[in-house]
Amino acid sequence: MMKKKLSIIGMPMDLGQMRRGVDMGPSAIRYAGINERLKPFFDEIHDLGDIAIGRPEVIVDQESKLRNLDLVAEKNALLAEKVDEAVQAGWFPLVLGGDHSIAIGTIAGVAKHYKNLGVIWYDAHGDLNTAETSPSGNIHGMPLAVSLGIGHSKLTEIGGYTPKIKPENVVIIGARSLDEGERILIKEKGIKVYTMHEIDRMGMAKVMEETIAYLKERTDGVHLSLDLDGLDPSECPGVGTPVIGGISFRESHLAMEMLEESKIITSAEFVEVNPILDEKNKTASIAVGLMASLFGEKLL
Ligand code: 4U7
Ligand code: MN
Ligand code: MN
Ligand code: MN
Repeated sequence: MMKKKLSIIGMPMDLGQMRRGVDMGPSAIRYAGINERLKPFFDEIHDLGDIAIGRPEVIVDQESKLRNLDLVAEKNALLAEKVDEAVQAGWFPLVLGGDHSIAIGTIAGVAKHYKNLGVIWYDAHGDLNTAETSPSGNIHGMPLAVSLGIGHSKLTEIGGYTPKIKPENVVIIGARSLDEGERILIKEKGIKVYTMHEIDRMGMAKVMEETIAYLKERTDGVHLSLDLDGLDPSECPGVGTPVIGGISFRESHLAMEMLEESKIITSAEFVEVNPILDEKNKTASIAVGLMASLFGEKLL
């Protein structure tokens, strides 16, 4: 039996958006007891600590209007290397955010190890903006587009190859705030999306059954990119871009439990935890609970 090994990488990035505090996400998640909680499910856990981000002044790229473009690119390249090394050495990479721009680095590090990497994008948002369609200039609203090879070349070329993933290997779950350009891209590329409407209508069990069957058929590994704002802000208040009407705590555990049973997940990241906006570290604690379900924690 191969040893089950978990590599934890902290990415205290807050340059992909405008609200400070999300850089403390990895600390908050560690404080919520990630090691203790995940220990039963692995033979070995290595916490590699945080990638150094620093606290620079905000610089808006004059030509593209992207906020902190150069630094977001540079730091994601470092993350990609770390993630790449972990996968290479047989460790399951678990990345702690940080704003969602870090998915650019995580996916750049993972995708080269697969012919057809699947991605589950669990989020209130599509994160499919480009410099042209973005209402904000914030790169945390762009990582899924970037991973598909759409966006500024300083971002799409990270890791030395593009695209990282194919549109037909992506499933978005929980969407309820999509910008016009994102809707167009979803239709153009035929990306599979379960919005809140489908979750309400079909129930989470059916959504996950379909998602798992769909990805099993076409992918050789699946990355879970979980933005805590996918959950409802009444349960997860510690996020920078909350949207009312989200996925419940219990539905999210069901989703993680079904992913665990399916054994399809080969890498994961939990992002957008902002302890400054949180209530008693609730959102970080929920993140850790969801990780536990994803790796095998059972109610009985
Ligand atoms: B997150 C937004 F306009 N779409 O691009 C944008 F609504 O990683 C929000 O999902 C992006 O939290 C949210 O700025 C990014 C906005
Ligand atoms: Mn997101
Ligand atoms: Mn989001
Ligand atoms: Mn957000």
